[in-house]
Amino acid sequence: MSRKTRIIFHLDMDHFYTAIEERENPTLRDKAVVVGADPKQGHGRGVVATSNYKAREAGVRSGMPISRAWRLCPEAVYLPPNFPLYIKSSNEVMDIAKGYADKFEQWGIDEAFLDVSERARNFEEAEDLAKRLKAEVKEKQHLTASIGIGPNKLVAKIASDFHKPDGLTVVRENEVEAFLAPLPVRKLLWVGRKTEAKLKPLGIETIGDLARFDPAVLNEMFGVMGVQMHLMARGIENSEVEQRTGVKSISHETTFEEDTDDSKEVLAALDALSEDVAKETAEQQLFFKTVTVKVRYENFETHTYAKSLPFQTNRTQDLRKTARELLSVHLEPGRKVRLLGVRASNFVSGQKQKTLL
Ligand code: DCP
Ligand code: CA
Ligand code: CA
Repeated sequence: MSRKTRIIFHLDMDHFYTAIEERENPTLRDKAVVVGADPKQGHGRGVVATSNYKAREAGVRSGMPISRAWRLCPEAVYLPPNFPLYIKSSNEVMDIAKGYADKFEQWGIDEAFLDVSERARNFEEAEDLAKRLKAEVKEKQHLTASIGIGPNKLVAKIASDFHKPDGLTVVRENEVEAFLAPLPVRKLLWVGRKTEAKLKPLGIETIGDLARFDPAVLNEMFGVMGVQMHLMARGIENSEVEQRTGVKSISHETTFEEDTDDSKEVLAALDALSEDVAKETAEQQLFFKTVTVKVRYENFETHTYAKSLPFQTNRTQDLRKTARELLSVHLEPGRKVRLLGVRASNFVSGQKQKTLL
């Protein structure tokens, strides 16, 4: 039985944070722009989140110390990250993209895989579909995206990075090996700098070199990873496009300097924990349904209490209120508390909040 060729998109937004900042403030458009830590005239700590293409021309890169970026490009406009705005734009882009997919999988704040095998009969139709998706994102969000189209997620992901910004790269099944062969091995997912350094002495620099290499030797050197790498080098990858959240729960705990039965102090600590957890879930674009509170008393006796909400949310006030409710019902008065914890779980990623109104 012959299996129908899958058609997968990988969509990746161009210089995402800075593109959003430029959209909000058009005077930035002809300037080099860096989003990240405060450079403090070159003495700042912390790193670059991203930069626009003009700043990249000066050598600025994501993850680089902000002090180094400052030395390379002192004339750039340096902005602190505005996460709520980026998450809002991300959700809006993802909502548009979902409308083009039979199956959808968000893969980070600015990228997603779309399985379009049902709605596109061939790669020509898929290319048209991708053009329409890019146009809708541009029209509604004033942002450009690059899309790679391939017979699996691996090829689609490498293809979206092939031509940037505003790119569209199509790699049909019979073109996969020729497309991959000249690219450096580092382009394969999970091949980091360390692996790259170990491959070089074997004469493996491109994906094509790796594809031609004896898999038995790779197996000996790298174990299962080696076999996996060899398959990837030949463009073989079969994983499904499906939404997964990965993260199961996010929690924060605090141990009091001194055990306490002061309810004000306990509640203040609980609220602070709720805020930390809510901030982290929002940063990871997750929406939770279940809130758990953990209480450890001075004799180390530990209880957890959980409540599931009838809706998904990422709002701090929902978390804070639920945690307070749980504690007020269950906390045993007069007993000294040693440790408190708050956990959010039962996640759905990248979905819009559903309110009960
Ligand atoms: N990001 C970050 N720190 C990093 C890498 C990325 O905070 N080390 C953030 C900022 C980016 C966003 O994630 O805007 C998306 O990351 P990408 O790697 O997709 O990079 P960009 O979208 O900025 O640029 P490109 O046009 O190369 O995709
Ligand atoms: Ca991007
Ligand atoms: Ca990305």
